Amino acid sequence: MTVLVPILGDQLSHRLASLQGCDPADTVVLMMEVAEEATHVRHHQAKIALILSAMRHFAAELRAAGWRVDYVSLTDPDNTGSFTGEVIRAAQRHAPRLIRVVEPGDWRVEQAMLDWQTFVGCPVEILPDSRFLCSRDEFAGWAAGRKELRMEFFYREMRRRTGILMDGKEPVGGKWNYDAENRSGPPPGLKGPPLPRFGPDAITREVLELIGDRFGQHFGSLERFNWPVTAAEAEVAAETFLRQRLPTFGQWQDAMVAGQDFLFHAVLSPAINLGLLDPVDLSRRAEAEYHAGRAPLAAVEGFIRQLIGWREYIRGVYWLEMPGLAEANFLEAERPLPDFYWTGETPMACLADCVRTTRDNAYAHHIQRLMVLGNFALLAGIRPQEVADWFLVVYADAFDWVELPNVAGMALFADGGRLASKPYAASGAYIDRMSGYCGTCIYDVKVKTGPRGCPFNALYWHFLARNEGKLARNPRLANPYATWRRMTEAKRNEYLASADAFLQQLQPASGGWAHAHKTTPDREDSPC
Ligand code: FAD
Ligand code: DLZ
Ligand code: SF4
Repeated sequence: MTVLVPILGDQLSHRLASLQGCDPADTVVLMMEVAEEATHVRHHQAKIALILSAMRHFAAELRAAGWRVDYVSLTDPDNTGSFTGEVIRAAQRHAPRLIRVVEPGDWRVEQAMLDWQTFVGCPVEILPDSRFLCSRDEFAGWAAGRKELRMEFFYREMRRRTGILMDGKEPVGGKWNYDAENRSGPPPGLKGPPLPRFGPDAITREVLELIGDRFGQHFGSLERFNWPVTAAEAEVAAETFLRQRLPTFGQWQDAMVAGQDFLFHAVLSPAINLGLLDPVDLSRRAEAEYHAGRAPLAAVEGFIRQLIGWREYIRGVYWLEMPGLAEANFLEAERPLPDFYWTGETPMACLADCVRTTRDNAYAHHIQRLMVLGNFALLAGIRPQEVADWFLVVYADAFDWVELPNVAGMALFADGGRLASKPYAASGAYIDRMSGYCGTCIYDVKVKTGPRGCPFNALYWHFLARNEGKLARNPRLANPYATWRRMTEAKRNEYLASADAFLQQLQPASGGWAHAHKTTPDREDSPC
């Protein structure tokens, strides 16, 4: 009797724990393309294409390596449309003595997985995902008794554990964190080098056609699809980044330039999250660039902090805080998501460009996500669950475990400060400093209120004023609240009236983008 090893679409690593110790002669690997994963929120077309193409390539690699793979395609007429339905069918086909699977990245999927044993009648072994440095239990141990979970202290533990950028017990260079050296605004004409091109092969072309046919109504476009879909392609992307963009990654990490969608960012998060690249290996290779004198310490430390610091920490927070995090709304934000998050039709140049790159590439870089798209949602008081659905839909790298803490915790302060010590709220001045957007905008970033004033300016004070009861005691907000209180009443009222007038004319999204209209089921929806 065989062992059945289901491998999910973001588990495409040859060193996956469930494959270790299995005998290929006695194992069936199960891979499932299921409609529910594409439609529980209606993912960006390019994201679905990336995952399905990467899954098909990975299945071919497994077969070439001697594994027996049972691959259920989306077009299989008997496809039930869900992981659970497909595991039940596969158990009927193979009568396994054991199902061995790696824990999923998504709380929703884990809940389903916990029921598999009842449906299939054989034991189901759920293994920790050893592709992360810090297990869920270890993170819970680290967090126990801490009121606030600060990334910086966690990150130092990961540096010590891996020895990356360590000089004995001390950090290389004498400091743990070089962020202060990493925040330059863009000079005119700043351009990043082009990304490597990954021409679609026959597998990807077939997937692109399938997705266009089946999910063509979803957000986003397939026209600029250029994601690496195999470990070999991801390796080309990684090597190009390490050599061409890492040296200046830190300096321009926070910069935003209209039409320059990638600048000096890694653009590796989809490949990392799918399992095509190993983040610890990448960190060691970045460290080697520093030791070889090809990249400065500030850039290398900044990149490594994202990978073994932020990424691991965010995942720990997700499992610690779920399922409550999905409903968290500390600031009681209830405004619906504006339509322009889907259409890009807004006179605010910064938001229009961030939505455009999101639609074209299923990508926007960190500061676009945090300080433009997230900041606007925070200031305008958009309901966190609608914002989280949007972020989960639109980015090729978005999986619940990484998207939700970044949105609810980092961008929206919906967790009341478990993750961030203060809300990342900023007026137009920040966006102006870090981007070239304001020069092309119909609003004037220097004007504080009224129809010509940059909306971020009045919204910033509106945000602080309406949340005073919840935020005024935060020591990191003492200065802005002191400034607010020093203003004349007339000035304060002018800000509030200006923000109210702006908020009133926001058009809510028409519906159907993140979730199908319930009255008209998608044709890809399955009854299972
Ligand atoms: P770089 O800026 O070059 O960073 C290098 C790598 O570090 C990334 O590839 C990523 O693996 C890791 N990393 C950096 N920051 C974070 C972080 N905060 N959390 C986790 N990993 C990080 N990242 C996702 O992978 N999926 C998401 O769904 C996601 N949603 C986000 C939503 C919001 C509101 C914010 C503020 C951030 C979000 N991030 C998310 C984190 C970050 O923006 C992306 O990882 C990054 O933009 C990916 O692009 P890159 O590969 O060019 O990253
Ligand atoms: C996101 C996604 C999509 C769109 N489709 C599939 C799929 O057909 N089959 C699959 O195994 N995984 C898919 N995924 C990724 C899963 O949603 C992801 O593995 C789970 O949410 C667990 O993190
Ligand atoms: Fe954005 Fe305001 Fe600048 Fe316009 S002026 S681009 S709305 S920050």
